[in-house]
Amino acid sequence: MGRQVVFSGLQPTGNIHIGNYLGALRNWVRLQDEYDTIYCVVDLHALTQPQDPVVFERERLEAAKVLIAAGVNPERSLLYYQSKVPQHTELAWILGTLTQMGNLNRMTQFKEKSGQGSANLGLYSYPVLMAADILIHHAHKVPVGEDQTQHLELSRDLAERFNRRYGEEFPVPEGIIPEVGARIMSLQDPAAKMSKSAENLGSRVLLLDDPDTIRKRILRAVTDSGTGITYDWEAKPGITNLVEIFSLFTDTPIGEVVNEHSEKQYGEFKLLVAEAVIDGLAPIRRAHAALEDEEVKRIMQKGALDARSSAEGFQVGVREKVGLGG
Ligand code: AQP
Repeated sequence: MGRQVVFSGLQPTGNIHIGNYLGALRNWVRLQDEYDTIYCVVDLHALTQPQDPVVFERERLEAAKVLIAAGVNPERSLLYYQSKVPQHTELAWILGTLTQMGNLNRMTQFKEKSGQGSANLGLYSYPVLMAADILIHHAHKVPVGEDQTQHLELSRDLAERFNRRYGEEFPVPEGIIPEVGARIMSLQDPAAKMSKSAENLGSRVLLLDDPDTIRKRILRAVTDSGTGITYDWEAKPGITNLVEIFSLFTDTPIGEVVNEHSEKQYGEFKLLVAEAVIDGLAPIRRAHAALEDEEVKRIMQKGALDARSSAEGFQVGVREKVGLGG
């Protein structure tokens, strides 16, 4: 049997932060050793929020560049823009005909985002397009952060529903959600996840932030009352978030981090966290600075060609099954 297929996507909106990195992207890079990996800049998903076309086009290229700088290797992974592979939207339509509105009404991300004033049809059907992204490549595994579990569940349901109605077509995809780092919290509000769209820039560290900015953001992170470095999401979510970040950037198990630093003052520990993040992100910053826009554009064009041909290979079978073959 050939290698299993991994698929995941990232929206090119705003700047990629360490939550995206620790929850998903870092795993994307590692999984390249073991799987056939397919990664997508999901630009159509990003259009569910209003975008300035000029800024958006730049951010899209920038997202691709950051992915490559972070270690997605175009020689080992298929990397492309979602909008360049129309089979995604074709399959999304077919899957949409199998989706109950009740399934979509329950989606917490839709409830949250539509509450912020942009309740368009695209936002509502976002999880169906995400299911198509995954299923179009017959992916087996999907590395994502915890916020995507509900969407992933729908992808699994839709794969099963399609297979039942039309005959076996799709593997039922499984999530790869890290035990630590699946939900990195805001540095300003440890009750909310770190998010690209949060207004307060102090809430996150971006992958390309310079060392001074990183130090400033971490030192100003909201911590809890009391003293001592512990791992306790209930009692000390602020410091616990920093313990997770430190553990991941230094590849040290949580228990060891806590044992070693339990007596430290918050300020002292924050300095260590900041240095660990600075060191961990330095290679990405360097790789990013060395990448030319034109090179990234070429990589993305080649990726789109390959992805179209692979997606079309699968989509032929889907069309035949539903009676759209001839
Ligand atoms: N805080 C987080 N901790 C761990 N993982 C996270 N992810 C997002 N936030 C965290 C994971 O990053 C991947 C790419 O996310 P996305 O670009 O599809 O957008 P998102 O999930 O909507 O992420 P953001 O950054 O929080 O954007 P907004 O502000 O628009 O909601 C996904 O695998 C996601 O799980």
